[in-house]
Amino acid sequence: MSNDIKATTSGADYDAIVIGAGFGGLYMTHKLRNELGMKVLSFDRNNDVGGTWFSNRYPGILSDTESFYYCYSFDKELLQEWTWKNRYVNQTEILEYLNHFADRYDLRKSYEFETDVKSAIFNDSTELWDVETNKGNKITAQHLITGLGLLSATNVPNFKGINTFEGQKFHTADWPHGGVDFTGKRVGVIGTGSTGTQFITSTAPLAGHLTVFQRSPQYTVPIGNGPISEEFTQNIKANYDASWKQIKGSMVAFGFVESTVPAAGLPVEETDKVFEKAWQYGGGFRFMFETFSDIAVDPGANEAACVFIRKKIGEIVNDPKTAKMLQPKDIYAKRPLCDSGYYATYNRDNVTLVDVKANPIVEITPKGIRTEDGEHELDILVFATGFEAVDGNYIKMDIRGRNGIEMKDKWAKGPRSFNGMSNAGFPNMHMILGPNGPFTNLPPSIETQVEWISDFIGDMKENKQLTAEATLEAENAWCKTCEDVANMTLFPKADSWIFGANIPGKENTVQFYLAGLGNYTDVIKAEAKGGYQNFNFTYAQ
Ligand code: FAD
Ligand code: NA7
Repeated sequence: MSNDIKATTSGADYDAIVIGAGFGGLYMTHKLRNELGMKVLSFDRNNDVGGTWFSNRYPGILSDTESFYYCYSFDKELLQEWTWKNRYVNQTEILEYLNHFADRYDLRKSYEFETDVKSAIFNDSTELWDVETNKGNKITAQHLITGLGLLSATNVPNFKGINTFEGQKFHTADWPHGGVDFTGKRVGVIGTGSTGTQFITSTAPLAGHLTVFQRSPQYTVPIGNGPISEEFTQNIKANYDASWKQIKGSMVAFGFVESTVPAAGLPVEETDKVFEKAWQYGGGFRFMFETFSDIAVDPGANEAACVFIRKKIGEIVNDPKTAKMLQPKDIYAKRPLCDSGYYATYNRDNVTLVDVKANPIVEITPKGIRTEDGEHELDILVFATGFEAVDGNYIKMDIRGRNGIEMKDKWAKGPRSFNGMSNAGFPNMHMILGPNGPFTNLPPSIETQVEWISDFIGDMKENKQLTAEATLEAENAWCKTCEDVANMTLFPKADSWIFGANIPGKENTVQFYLAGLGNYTDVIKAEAKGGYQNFNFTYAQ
């Protein structure tokens, strides 16, 4: 481990500890160490960089943000040098990109890998963070920056008999690096979210037989993946400045202009024409936000999209009974999905769909899964059951703020924040993609937050401030804003990880700021420009 600067102004071992080596932690390490010249120590429990893209290696894994916008934008040379092959980028390519990024900025030298940060406790007398790892390191730091990932702590439901299964079993986000051989195997998968649909579509042609245990059917549209031409790439690269400006001022930051035309009131022939065009072009967020302005807010407009997708399912799936099981009846208000032939997969002879709402899973047995109507024998069982999204990795750690207040107690009724990055009672703790941050294509939001945090820490250094702590009033007001915005949309009406509804017993609360990245950036810039009025500061003696 080498750090160029030997002493910190606060007297701590390090100016900053960064947790996480995904998009967020890597960029944060670069900003603080290479730009602010701070003494930084970074950790990840994995044995290398990549975060999400290190851990998720299941067949079919693909980002559904278009390649050229699923990256950092701050390094203009890197944008020009790096070339994507397809419209969407797969796990191997993203990992290659993040490895290149780590090499480019020599980031690995600041990291301790295979190290789990177990606790971070704010010390009221020193006003520093006391951090401890599973390897017994005890370190003090002025700032604690958490890039723990919002889709990183896995959710494996506690099925009766789960440990009795004698075959192989995997969670999609904890996938063996050597891959899994499905040839001739009876494979079962629980979960049909973004991950499940990708896994199912890719694994069906490889497996002997695939049984899908579906709790909720999904609205998903084609992704439209394919190679991109040299000319297309050149055009993207020539227009990057304008594109990133548009992305950072937009709602969902996916690189298209969101529609301002409402669907409500339009005749079905007209809405279907627009939906058909989007279906042909591909992209889940495009289908929800580029077609019309009111799919996510107006029940009538939403139903028009639902009817269109249900009709498509009926046309694609040959067996009417299977088609009916695949057709969702509820609203279209989860994270919009897209796929590479998901519904058509059910036309294969080696794929069986089991509706576990109608026919619940009773237990996992040594030989497979027993549903109410009998046992399904399996060689391999895959959990595509998602994540304890947003706060999962936080509440797994022992994080304590001023006066010993525990994060898991503070967040018992749902995670909170001021501006998605700060928490009252937790001085100098800065969260990347913390609760109530923007709901978008994530690299642009990560970049926005990392840059804000880095500027904030830089300003504190300049002003000789030792700690900064968001006020409770500011936090309450921000959470209220997030609730009010969410209630203007249809999203709270669907049960999904966006509100923590996927975890039994978890309080169903607003976990995102749904007013978009552009509005979010205006708010956080105003906070900085106004001299951080919503923070209390202490000063070095
Ligand atoms: P992560 O990449 O999750 O990194 C967090 C890191 O923190 C992990 O490496 C973890 O090991 C480490 N960590 C956590 N706690 C500790 C601890 N206590 N001690 C040590 N280390 C710790 N987003 C999009 O915008 N578009 C997409 O198309 C998209 N596709 C996705 C597909 C999948 C299958 C998944 C799971 C997520 C997808 N996402 C997508 C979301 C994705 O997580 C983000 O885009 C982005 O990669 C998050 O980066 P991050 O650095 O914030 O977190
Ligand atoms: P998701 O979207 O949370 O999907 C998890 C799936 O697992 C979903 O179909 C769930 O059904 C299902 N599930 C969860 N628990 C159970 C139990 N107990 N029984 C049966 N089925 C269950 O996670 P993903 O990994 O697909 O995607 C998360 C995000 O990561 C995604 O948006 C991308 O950004 C990447 P449910 O729908 O809750 O009824």
